[in-house]
Amino acid sequence: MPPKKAAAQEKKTLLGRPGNNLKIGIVGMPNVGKSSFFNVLSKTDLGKSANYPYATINPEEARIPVPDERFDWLCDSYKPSSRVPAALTCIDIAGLTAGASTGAGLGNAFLSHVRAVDGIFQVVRAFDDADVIHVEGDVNPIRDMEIIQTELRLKDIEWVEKHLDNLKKGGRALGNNSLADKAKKEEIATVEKVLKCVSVDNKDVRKAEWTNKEIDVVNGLQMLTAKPVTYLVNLSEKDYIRKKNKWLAKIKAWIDEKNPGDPLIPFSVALEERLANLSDEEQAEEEKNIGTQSALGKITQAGYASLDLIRYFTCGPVEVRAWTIRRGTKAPQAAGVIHSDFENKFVCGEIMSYEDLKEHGSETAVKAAGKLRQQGKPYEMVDGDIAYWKSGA
Ligand SMILES: Nc1nc2c(ncn2[C@@H]2O[C@H](COP(=O)(O)OP(=O)(O)OP(=O)(O)O)[C@@H](O)[C@H]2O)c(=O)[nH]1
Ligand SMILES: [Mg+2]
Repeated sequence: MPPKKAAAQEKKTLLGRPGNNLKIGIVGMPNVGKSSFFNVLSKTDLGKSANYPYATINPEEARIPVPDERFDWLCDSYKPSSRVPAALTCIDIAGLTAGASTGAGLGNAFLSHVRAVDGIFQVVRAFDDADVIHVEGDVNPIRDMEIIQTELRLKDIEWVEKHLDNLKKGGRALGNNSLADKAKKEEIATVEKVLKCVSVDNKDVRKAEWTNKEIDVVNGLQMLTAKPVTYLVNLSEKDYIRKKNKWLAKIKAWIDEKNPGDPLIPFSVALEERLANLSDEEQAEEEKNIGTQSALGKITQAGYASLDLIRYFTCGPVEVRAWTIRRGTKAPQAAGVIHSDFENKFVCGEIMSYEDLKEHGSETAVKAAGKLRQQGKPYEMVDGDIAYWKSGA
């Protein structure tokens, strides 16, 4: 049980678009390995999900299964005919160049693709290869990270300035003392604060403190720098295996200074491509030989978590399935992910935790221990819950 004090605190509204069907975009300079990374990602089946149609949705979009030991354990114990793990939708986006915010390169098209995703996998090139041209002439991940951040921020500044202008124009038409007028003034104040954040304070929107009321306004703005970023550093296979690269410490220091808390995951597209062409057994053997593992699982898990996504399970002999919801989702909305009728005619959920099932060994034992609980509409789902929904006719 959380302490009473914490429970009484106001619940923090999440930054970002509401909903469960969130997407992550692969962003970075040209030729850093984004499409190659996307291709290995969309090929991966992590060996566990033969029945699941997560195949590429279109050439640039794929649903990638997110590995989860709990899901594996549930499949082992229910032995269902169908297994559907949680998935993360990833989108491959074209490379961004300096000046994109003013239309250089693929410029605005690129930025509208970033606007359409909920989170960012930023691929940073730290591998040397004279055959692979770098648009800026040489390999320098710090400069690249600066360029991307600057372009996203410049676009945000332009976007908010325009929005603020419109708001102010619209504001004049309102009467002086109306409630609408007060709300409008508050909105303008928040938008001005957002503008100050990205322009004067030189901070990404996601790194500033916002009240719930402000977050409602910020979410309406769809700011590029409000989206969570996971930095993926593409190393040569050799550097990845020996866990050494001259840039890594500098990249870490840059993130600590500019965007503290953002995850940093080193990986190697070259190695991942090689592993992706092996059978499961061969891959395990090769990972043993080189003394390290593929980073894909870790990357998808980090992306999923960065979007504040959690999962609950439905389990039975026919199917074990993970359902993705946003952290903070209540039982009826969680049931609604399966079918809108489950939400509209929601009666209750019979819910046990994964830990309790694992500890007691069977549903019957969990029930006997009094740990299969009936939960009503106010119940907030916990990551790893196992649910049976009851809905009315
Ligand atoms: N040596 C080496 N080459 C790589 C690696 N990743 C990608 N490449 C090569 O770099 C070139 C560009 O790779 P892509 O994956 O298409 O790069 P991208 O980031 O999608 O590029 P744009 O879509 O143009 O922005 C290709 O020739 C790849 O084979 C890597 O890890 N090591
Ligand atoms: Mg590409």
